[in-house]
Amino acid sequence: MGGRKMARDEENAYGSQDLDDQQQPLAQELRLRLILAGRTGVGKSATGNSILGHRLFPSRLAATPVTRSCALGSRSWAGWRVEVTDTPDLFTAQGRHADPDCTQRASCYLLSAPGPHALLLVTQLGRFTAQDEEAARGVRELFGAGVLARAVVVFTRREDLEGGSLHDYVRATDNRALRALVAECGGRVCALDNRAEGAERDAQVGELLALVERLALEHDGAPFTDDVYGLAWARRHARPEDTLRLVAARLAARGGLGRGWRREWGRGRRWLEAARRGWPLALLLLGGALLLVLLLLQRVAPGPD
Ligand SMILES: Nc1nc2c(ncn2[C@@H]2O[C@H](COP(=O)(O)OP(=O)(O)O)[C@@H](O)[C@H]2O)c(=O)[nH]1
Ligand SMILES: [Mg+2]
Repeated sequence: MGGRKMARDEENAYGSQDLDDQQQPLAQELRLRLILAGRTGVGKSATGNSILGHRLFPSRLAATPVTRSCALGSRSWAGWRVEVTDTPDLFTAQGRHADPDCTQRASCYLLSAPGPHALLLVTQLGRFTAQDEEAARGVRELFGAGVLARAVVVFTRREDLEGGSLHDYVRATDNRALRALVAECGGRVCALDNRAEGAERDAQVGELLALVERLALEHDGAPFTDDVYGLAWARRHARPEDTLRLVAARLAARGGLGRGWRREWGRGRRWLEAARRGWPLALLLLGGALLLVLLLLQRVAPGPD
């Protein structure tokens, strides 16, 4: 750690009630902020708990989302104060629908201000679905595409690799969307078995945090940031409730203008693509309908006397 050159930032005013009361931050510790993102049920909260080394975030298999709001936990690791923001589903259409006034998205901003050093895109090994793609799109829409320069794809259920290589798995997968996402994230991948305990868990978390540390140092320790983080950070000494309202309003306004337009454009493009794939069926249906009309016309047309 000796030669580490970092941009130092102040303590986050919104998350300063340290949830890990076992370990108070040491004055000289630098911060490493992480955000967990992904669709519901992939193991975001379980990943957060593995990173923290104890169970802080509620995590279980359930038919309805277990995580309803953003939460922050922290721990010491190799001289860093690692801060992890767990999120409910903020990134799919369903998640956005559950957060109509952007309060949860604003809370994510406040808890991770002045910005994350890494965004962990969590997915299950072997189960990268259309909903995972949607969540990755939602991440780009909320933070902007530039955030992928700070993203790591984290696969849960590492045990399913059965000792095999994650890099080989990612290279060989026939899931093109997953390969494209990994490429967009600069090839940064990591796998965790969140059921592991003790030394095995520590080794896996060590791998992930070392990857995040390298990423942070590549950017000289400066976190990812944007105008909304700028607003949240500028108001860090104001009343958090007021800042939350302001940030939510800024996000709602942004969603309604540029990004909303882009979302609709994206939807239109996907619709056109689906239509292009479905045109043989559409032609068949149209032909059938025309034939039916002709037959009907023949029956109602008066015949020759
Ligand atoms: N076997 C196994 N189960 C996991 C792993 N990670 C998460 N889970 C399980 O997946 C379920 C959903 O996890 P949760 O953390 O609540 O997902 P979230 O909705 O993304 O926060 C829980 O039953 C977890 O125990 C893993 O690495 N291996
Ligand atoms: Mg959760």
